[in-house]
Amino acid sequence: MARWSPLALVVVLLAAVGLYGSTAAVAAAPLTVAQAIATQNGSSATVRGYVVGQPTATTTVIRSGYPNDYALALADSASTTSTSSMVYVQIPSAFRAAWGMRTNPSLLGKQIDVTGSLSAYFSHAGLTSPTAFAFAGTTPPTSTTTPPTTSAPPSGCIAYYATACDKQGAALKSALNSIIRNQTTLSYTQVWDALKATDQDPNNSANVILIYSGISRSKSLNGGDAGDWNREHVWPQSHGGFDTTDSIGTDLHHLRPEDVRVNADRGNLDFDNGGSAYPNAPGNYWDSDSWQPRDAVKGDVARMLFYMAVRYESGDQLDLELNDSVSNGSRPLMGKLSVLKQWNQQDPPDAAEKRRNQVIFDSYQRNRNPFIDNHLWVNSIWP
Ligand SMILES: [Ca+2]
Ligand SMILES: [Ca+2]
Repeated sequence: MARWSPLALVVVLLAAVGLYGSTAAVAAAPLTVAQAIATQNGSSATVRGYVVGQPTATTTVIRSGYPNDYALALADSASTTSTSSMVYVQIPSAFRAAWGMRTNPSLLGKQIDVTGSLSAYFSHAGLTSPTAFAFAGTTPPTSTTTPPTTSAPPSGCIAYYATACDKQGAALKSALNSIIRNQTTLSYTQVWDALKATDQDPNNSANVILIYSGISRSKSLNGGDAGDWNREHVWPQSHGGFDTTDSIGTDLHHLRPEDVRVNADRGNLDFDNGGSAYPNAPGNYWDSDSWQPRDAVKGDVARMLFYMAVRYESGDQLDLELNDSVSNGSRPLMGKLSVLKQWNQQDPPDAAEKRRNQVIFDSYQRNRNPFIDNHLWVNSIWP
C-alpha cells in the first residue's frame, strides 16, 4: 500500500471538511411559515409550523368537517386564522393516511415539519409535492438528503400554456383547466367526420384505426351494425351520467373509433392490468371489473382520462376525477389511477398521438390535451 504524501493528506482532510460542511447545511433549521411565504421560488425546503386546518379554496381554511385528506394549512402560531399568514401544504397520496385532516383531525394544533417545494398551491403560498412529514423535532437529519420530487420542468412549454408553465400540483391543474375549458363543442353527428380525420390510418387515407383492436377499417363503415365502427367513449358515459348532447359526450379528446362489438364489450369498465385475453381484439385483456388495452395505446388511454379529469371540474356540468378503484359504477370517477400513471410512463406520446392532438386543436375544438404535449405534468398533478 502506497504511503500518502502530506499533500494528499491535506487534500483528503479538505474534502472531508467540505462534505461535513455541506451535510450541516442540508440539515439546517427548518424555515418558519413566514419565511416559506416569502420564499415561493420553487426551491426545496423543510417548513415548521402548526397545523391550523385544511384549505378548501384560496382564502378558505376550515377547522372541522374536513372533506378529504388532500391538503393542510400551517402557520407560525396555532391560533392563526388569517389565511395570508398560512402556507398551504399539498398531501401526496402516500402521506394521506397518516397526515390527511379527514383521517387525522387531531393533527389540528400540532407542530410539524414538512419537506417539499416552495411553490403555490390553491393559488396561495404553498408547499407542494412533499417528500417528508414529521412531528417537529423528530425529523431525522438524514431525511433531508431525499431528492425533491418536483416534476421535470416542461421543456419547451409552448405559448398556449404560458400561464401554467411555472406551476405545479393543484395550481397547475387549475391553470390548465382555465386554458383548455372553453373548447368549441361539436354535435354528436359532427363527431363522425371528425374521427375520420383525427384517427385516419397514416398508411391508408380511406380508413381509420380502431383504438383497442388496432385494425384499419374503412371510414365508410361507421354505424351500429356488426362489422361497423362507432364512437367509443374512453371515459364511459355512465361514469357520471353524461349524454351525447353536451360537451363531455362529444369531446374528441376521449372519443375514438372502435368496432361495435368491442365497444359494447368494453362497456363501462374501469382500466387496470390483468384478466384474460379478450378474444376479439388481440393484446387486450379483461375481467369482470376492468379492461387492459393493448400496449401501443395504454398511454393514449391514460392521457385521455387525465385530460378529462382536468377539463371537467367543479362548477362545470360534472367534476370528473380519477381514483385507484375499479368499481366506480355510475360515479363521475375512473380508475385505476396508479396503473394509468404507469401506462403514461411506459407508452409516452408518439407522432400519431401528437398529430391527433394538433388536428383537434386546429380543425375542431381549439383546445389541446396538455398531457400529450407534456406527459410529465401527470406526476405533478397526481404525485
Ligand atoms: Ca401510444
Ligand atoms: Ca375534475
